[in-house]
This record gives sequence, C-alpha cells and structure tokens, in this order.
Amino acid sequence: MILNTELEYKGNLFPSKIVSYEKNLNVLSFTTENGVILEVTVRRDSILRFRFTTTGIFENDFSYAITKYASRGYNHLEVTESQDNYIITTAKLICHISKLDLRTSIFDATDNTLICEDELGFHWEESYEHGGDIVKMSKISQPGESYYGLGDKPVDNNLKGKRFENWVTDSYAYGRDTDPIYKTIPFYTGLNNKKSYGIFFDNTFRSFFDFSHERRNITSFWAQGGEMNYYFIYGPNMSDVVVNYTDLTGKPHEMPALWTLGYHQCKWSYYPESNVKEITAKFRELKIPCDAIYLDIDYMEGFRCFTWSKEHFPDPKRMVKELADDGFKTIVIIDPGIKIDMDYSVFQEGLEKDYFCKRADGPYMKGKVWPGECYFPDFTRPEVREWWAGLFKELIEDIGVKGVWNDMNEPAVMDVPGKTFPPDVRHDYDGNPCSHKKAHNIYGMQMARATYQGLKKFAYPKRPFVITRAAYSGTQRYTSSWTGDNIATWDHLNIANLQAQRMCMSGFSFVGSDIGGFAEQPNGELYARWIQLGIFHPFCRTHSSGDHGDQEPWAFGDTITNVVRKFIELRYQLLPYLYTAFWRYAEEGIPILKSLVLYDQEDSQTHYRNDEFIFGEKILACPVTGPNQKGRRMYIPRGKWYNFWTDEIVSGGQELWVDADLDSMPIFVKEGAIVPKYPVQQYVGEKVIDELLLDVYYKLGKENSMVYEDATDGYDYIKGRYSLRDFKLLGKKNELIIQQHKSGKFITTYKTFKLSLHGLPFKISKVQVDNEEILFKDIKLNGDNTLVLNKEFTELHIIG
Ligand code: MIG
Repeated sequence: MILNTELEYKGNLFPSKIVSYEKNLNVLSFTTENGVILEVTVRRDSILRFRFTTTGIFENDFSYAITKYASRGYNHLEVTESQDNYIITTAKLICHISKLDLRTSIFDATDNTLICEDELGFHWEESYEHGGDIVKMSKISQPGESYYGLGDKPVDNNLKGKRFENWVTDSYAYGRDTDPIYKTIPFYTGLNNKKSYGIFFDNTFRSFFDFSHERRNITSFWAQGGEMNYYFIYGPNMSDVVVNYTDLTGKPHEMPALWTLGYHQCKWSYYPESNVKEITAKFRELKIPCDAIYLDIDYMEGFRCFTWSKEHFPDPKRMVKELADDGFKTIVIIDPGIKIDMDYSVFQEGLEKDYFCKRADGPYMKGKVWPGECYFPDFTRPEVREWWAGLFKELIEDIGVKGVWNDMNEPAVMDVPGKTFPPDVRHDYDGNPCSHKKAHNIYGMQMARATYQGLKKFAYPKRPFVITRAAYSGTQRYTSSWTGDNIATWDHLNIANLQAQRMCMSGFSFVGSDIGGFAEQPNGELYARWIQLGIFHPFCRTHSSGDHGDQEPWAFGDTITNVVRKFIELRYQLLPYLYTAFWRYAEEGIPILKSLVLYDQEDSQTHYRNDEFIFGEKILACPVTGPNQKGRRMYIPRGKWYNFWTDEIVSGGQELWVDADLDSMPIFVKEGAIVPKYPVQQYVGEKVIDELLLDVYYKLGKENSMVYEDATDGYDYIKGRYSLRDFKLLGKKNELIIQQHKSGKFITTYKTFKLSLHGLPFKISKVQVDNEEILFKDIKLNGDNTLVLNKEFTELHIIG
C-alpha cells in the first residue's frame, strides 16, 4: 500500500512522538511534536472512533453516514500510561497508543487477545494535484485472518487477497470482479481466532481497501482527501459487529409496508397503458402473485421528471387507481437530471431558486442524460431536498403512485470521461462547501433521502417506499436498493447471491437483484433458478432491459411458469416470517440474510462459503447455480436441519448432496423452529387472514421463535399497535411444550393457529392447553399431525 506519487519529493509522512495528551470526558486527544492530533472517542465499550488531523485543526465534524439515533455510552473508561503507551481501557477493549508514533493495538479486555494492530498506522501524503492529504492507514493482517463486507462488491464473500476502490459508478453490464460499481460502503469485518471486529472508514472521498493483496501480511485503506476518520467496532461475534455498525449508520426509519415484500414486476419499459394492463391482467389470469408494477423512463414526457407522456398515459390517475383496484401498486422511476427547457416548470423553478449544481468557476454543471442536456439539483443542500420532496405531491398524493425508483444517481452522465461530474463541481454538503471529489459518493444517497422525505410526507398515513441504485453507508435508513445492470448469465446468478449477502452484512438488508438479468436474455431454466434465489432476497423484483425479449414469469413456457408460480407462492406464504425478520432488522439491526460465516464464525468451514445462506433466523437456502442440475453439494452448518420438502433430518457440519430438480431447490429448516405462514394471496391484503399456519419442527431440546405482525402499513405499530409472539419450544422424548408470550396491542384478524407438527417422534395421546386437558374434538386434531387451536394460549403440551 505504500503508494508514492510519481513526484519524487513527495512521499509518506508520519506522526512523531506525543507531546501532549488531554481527556475531555470520553474524548481523548494526543498531539505529536510535528502537529498531528489523534482524537479517540469512546462511543461505546465496543466502539472507538479514531480521527487524525495533520494541520493542528479538525474539520467541522459532519457525517451523512452516522445517524443521530446511534446508541452511545459505556460502562467503563480508564486511561493509564506505561513507559511506551497510553492505555485506554473500556469494559470490552484495551487500546494501546504508542507514545512514539501514535500507532495503536487493540486487545479484548476480557482475555487480552490481540484483535487488531497497526503496521505503519496512520500516515499521509500531501496531495499535489488537489491539495489536502491523501490519508492512509495500514494494519497487520494476522495469518488466517479473513475479511468480509464492503457493500456491493461482485466477488466471493471472503475478501482476503483483494484490493478494492470505492467510487460510486454507473456500471452497465458489470461482471465478477468489476470494481468499483454502484455503491460505497467503506465498512469491513475482520475475523481471526474466532473473534471478529469491524472497521468503518467514514470518508466519502474516493477510497481504497487492500486486504493482504499488495503485501501478504498487511491490510490497509486510504482515501484521496478528507480525514483519516474510522470507527473500530468490536464483536467478538460478527453478528454483533454488523448490528453495531448498523446502529451507528442507521436502521430503516420505518418498517416497509408488507406489500413491498411481495413480488414486483419491472421492465424497461412497460408502455403504453394498454401494455401495462396486459401484463397485470396476465398475472391475475395465471394466478401468479404480484404486488407492484413499474414504469421506467418512457412514462414521462421526453424524460422530464414529474411529467407523464400524454400519448402513452393520457390519464395516469385513472390508470393507477384501476391497477390499485386489482391489487397492483404503481412505482415510477425518477432520475436526477432535469432537462434544460425553459417551458418545463421543474427546470424553471430550479433555475430561479438557484438549486442546480455549479462548476468551480460559476457555470452550471451541464451533462447529458436521457432527457438530453440537463442540470442537476444539489441534493446536499437542505432547501433543495425539501424542494425535491415537495415535487412528489402530485405524483403521490393526487395520482396515487406508491413508490419511487431513483436511478442514475451516481450521478451518471453520458458521453464523458469518468461517466459522472468532473471533480471541480461544487456542493453545499449541508453547510460544509466542497467539491465533487468529496460529495460524489453521497450524491445518490442524498437524492434518495430527498425522495424518501417526499414519499414520507405525501404517502402519509401510509409508509414510504423508495428504491435507489447509488448508495453510501447509512442509505439504508431511507430506502431499499437493487444491484444495478447485471447480465442474464449463470455467473450473474452467483454474483446476485453474493451481493445480497454482502449488502446484508454491510448493514443494508433491503436489497435484491434484477431477477433473470437486466442485459441479455435468460433461458427458462436460468430464469426459474434465479426466481428461486430471488424469493429469498428481501427485495424481490424481475427487471430487464426489454430489448432482448420478454422476461415475465410466463415468457418461457408452461413448465417454467409453473415453477416460478410455485416459488412466488412460497414467498407469499413466508411473508409473516420475512416480515418478522425485517422487524428484527429495523429494530435491532440484525441482517435479514446471514452468510454462513456470520451465522457460525466458530466453524472455520464457513469462512470461505459463498452459496448457502440463512434467510431470517431459521431457514437455510442454497440456490442451484448452474444448468442441467438435479441437485448440488452444499455445506450444512452445524446443528440439525429438516429438509423443507421431505422433512428428512440431516446433521450439519458437513457437505452433502441435496436433490433439487428444476421445480425444487435446497431449503432446510432449523430444528425447533416455528415458521409462520399465510395462505397464498395474489397480492398482500387480497385475503383476510383467518388462520395463521405455524410449521413446528420438533427438536429434543429448546428453541425460540418469533412472529411479528401489525396492520401491514401505516404508523400505528410505532404507538404499540403491533403483535409480537415469542414462542419457546421445548421438546422432550414424549412431549412437546410450546409457550407463547404475546406483546403489543394489535389484534390479528385470525382467531386460531393451525399447527403443523414436523418430525414428532411420538403419537399424540393428549393435548393440554393452559393446564386444561382439551378434548380432541375441541382442538380439531387431524390425522396428518396438524391441529387447530385458539391463538390465545400461553402454554401448550402435546403429549405422547
Ligand atoms: O441508462 O431507466 O439500472 O434499471 O431500466 C440506463 C432505464 C438507465 C439503468 C437502470 C435500469 C433502468 C434503465 N437505467
């Protein structure tokens, strides 16, 4: 990582010895003889922030990534000195700071193991080209250490041996190893000796990470400007690292409406109106569940945002209502480029109010996108975001559009080198004026944020729904996201799997890929296999560029249609399960998908696994990733698992062959799980749920499960109108006990549970509910090990 400039007289500069130290509550400052200041903030026992300045003064402390809702506070803080070090001790960490050169080493406070240690530590190089510093950090990579995270990088889970760049980029038809692509999430977790920590380098300039690539025993990161400013987050469980990173950069501000977790259909483009109607009608005719239909850029008048093509969509309000009556939510695309056109009110207003980005010397930032020459709002100004939010009034409140899709917000510019703004463009950066070098990576985030504010306001009392392509850390607070312009190939199915897992372990769970591939045309088999993967992604949408042929569930003949329907139906059955996982993500920051390493880091077999993942808490899924397969080998994590299709029980900690013809895929359920299911609906809310199915998987021993429900939309849940069921299962040789603890004030429409008992090792002779023996005729015990009973029990005994 010692990247010297070509200019010989420049090179790495280093802090010298500490000459003064100050402590201000939880903020510790160390000043060196050559004027470097290191400020260490103890945010929590497990989270330390390191910030360096080389000029003796810090910049205004401002971050788009860190949420004001982040938890703070620690149980213990003590600073001592040894001959060579200052020593910071919290309840979880011990941090040594070398008096000689500010290098740090961090240890686990409970057993003194070394977690992470600087090599050169902080150093910098003066930026000859643009001024300021190129700020650098290098750390020692322990033998056997693994690395994960970094957002949407299209590579295998374990990042060891690779180098990456962070610069948000429109990447049409990217492939494996293309770097950088759409998102910048400068957060990684390291795992060594069964202990995991995370580093979040909160610097929005173009940045780089090198994981033992240039030098085998060194991991480093650097940025082309700004401050060396990073958070060290300790686990030792990787899931706690991810949870704490998500706490720091924010959880979704609200639950998504349940329909947003349904299936979405998209194409570039469905138009005119008659074509949209044909598509939606076909879903209903073929009984393939679908909740959302998308309008890509052609719905507009000459690609002008916030307009409708009179020719193709003469009466959008009527159309949107008719679609809604049939259960379809309409989602429209909105790009950042505003067409230069004096007769276009959005342009006029933006110009009058001086809301568009400008070049360093004053002219507007002019760039070509779909509408032709455009200007671009400076979304880093609060008043511009507010204006932008206001523009959604008609679209949402009047016309009834239910979601907005932000594309091209890298920002993408056509026909120019670099495919984006030049570096001199100025931004307000919320009162911290700067160039595009600093604002580039957060531009799309701020656009999505402004869009979110508009939807939140005008969709009220319903919940907002936004999708974005570009993102920086923290964007998950406002919006969902997709992985951009992938290709209809088997390798891209693998990439989609990796990207969804990686985004989830980077704090951003509401993601999915363009199912089937955006560019080119999948065959039916690839499409079906991709749907099988896609139903396990938090955001589930088919999208394609359209010019390569049709990509609807029925486009590949009946056999494929039937497979696709079967899996989308499964998605709809699992909605309460997914909704519960989402609630845990929104409440606690627990990722919705868990790569096996995140699920069981102590099992070193998981450290290099890519294909298998845990969906929610209890379901193990693994896509089939190649053609002509009748099954595949996969790794089953430790513990016992039920084959979802056959109920056969397998023991984990080993690789197994699993059958999976085209109409199947490897799915397992953790023993002891209680999985809630709804009946198949063609769209969320089609049916009143009059019974909740609980799939109960017997286990000898204990297991907890949860079911979260609410009104599926709106904000009542925030006031306590939700229903949370906590189930404790205890299986004995001759008895199965389920305790239910219910909280929240929401009353579900159903009165009964239908329990489906899997793997029960005994024949039921007696059932007791809340200490009273229930006659079989009252609980409807069916011959197939299902039983129906009142939802209000607190303790159920099923006795053999
Ligand atoms: O330059 O709006 O990634 O999903 O269909 C292409 C047209 C612009 C790129 C998006 C894609 C969308 C397409 N857009």
